[in-house]
Amino acid sequence: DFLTDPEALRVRAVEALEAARRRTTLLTSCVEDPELTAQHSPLMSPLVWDLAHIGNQEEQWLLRAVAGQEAMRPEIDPLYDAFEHPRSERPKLPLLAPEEARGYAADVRGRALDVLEKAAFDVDGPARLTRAGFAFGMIAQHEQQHDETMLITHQLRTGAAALTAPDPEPAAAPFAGPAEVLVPGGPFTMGTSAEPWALDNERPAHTREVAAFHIDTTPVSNAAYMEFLADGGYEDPRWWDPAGWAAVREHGLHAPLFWRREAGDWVRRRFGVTELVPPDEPVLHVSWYEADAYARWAGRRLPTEEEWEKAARHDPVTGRSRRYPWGDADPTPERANLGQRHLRPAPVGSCPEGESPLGVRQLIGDVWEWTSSDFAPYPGFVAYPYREYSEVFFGPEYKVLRGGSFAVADVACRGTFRNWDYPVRRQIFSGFRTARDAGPVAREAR
Ligand code: AVJ
Ligand code: FE
Repeated sequence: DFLTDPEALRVRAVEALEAARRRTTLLTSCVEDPELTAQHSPLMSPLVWDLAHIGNQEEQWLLRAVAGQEAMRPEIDPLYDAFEHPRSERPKLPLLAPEEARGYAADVRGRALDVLEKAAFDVDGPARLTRAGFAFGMIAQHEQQHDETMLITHQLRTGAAALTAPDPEPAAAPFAGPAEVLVPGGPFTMGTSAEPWALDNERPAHTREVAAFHIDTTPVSNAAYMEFLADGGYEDPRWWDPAGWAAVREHGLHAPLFWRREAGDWVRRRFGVTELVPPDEPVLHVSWYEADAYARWAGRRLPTEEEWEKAARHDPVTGRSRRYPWGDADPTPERANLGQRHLRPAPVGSCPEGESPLGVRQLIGDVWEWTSSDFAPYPGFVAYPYREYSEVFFGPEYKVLRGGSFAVADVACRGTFRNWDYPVRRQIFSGFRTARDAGPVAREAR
């Protein structure tokens, strides 16, 4: 069992690092080098920045912090410090050229695997960075997070398709289950103290009282979202948060990002290919404001972060919180659409093997789900290993997203994993599901 066996964790760490590098290599070799240094969107770094930043973080945390090695190229550190230069300005920096960046990342990796072989992976060891191989898990997650970021850059890039992947299984029939489920009120355990590679913001495990609520069985579909469009949703300020309404007016927003109207149909461009918007897929590339407005229009609301996690982890029979909706076992393709195996979410109602005890589907994978909650620390939060991972982002300007998308790897996705972004952002692989109070008791409790 990897939760208690250091050798199993070591194997898991090697596999996680190698899986991340396979993906990084694909994302940075499927286009010509000039496309790696180009700015595809001011919201994103050039791909070659992500590549060297991945290597630089690995050097800092595995080679320097764990193994005490000297900096290989100290002069490049500031170039790849995410806080020194905004993304929009990174193309102008004297970055390592693609071949150099590849060489640097490979060099770091070779040394990191040597360090990994010798590191003490004690489950309860005194050194927090190597305890249960935390630093290695953290770095594998970091690389996979940038692989998702790079996939977003690929989606924003114009020009011919560079990436392909098989589509998920089409739905045999439209999802026929109940539209929503009732999650009973009462306490549940939120966050984790046990998951060895959980990041600082997921810790510690603590009890939360959550009043009974209803939550959608599946993410909101494109078909459902089109009804909001057809009903004039983007022309009616009643549905919108004032800041969201201001964004609609300022940018002339009228549909999710990448959508446009063509001969009476909604079409969208995805990874260089234009297609009809598939009605049965979860809606993708919506901002928090769009999700919030849709929910209000539908007479509902976004779930809070604790409601989302209770729906995803709470086992009403045992009262325990599980690692995933389906239990404690790792994800499989039958349970969740993760890992960029497909370049799109699966139809709503897919993955019955991944459903929660109450029957909620697709909580893990497919689309990141906006919650109503601001990104805030849990009681007892301790920043680790650096304040800039989470702590500096806590506050009302960021909203929490949960559950991961088709672009997230297993290692960076679990029932406790927290993502965050500005509520105006929609280049990310974001969708949502809605919720509502269960009744007068729920309203009193709030
Ligand atoms: C957790 C996705 C918000 O990309 O800003 C990558 C992850 N942190 N490198 C981000 C991250 C440092 C982070 N998000
Ligand atoms: Fe990073």
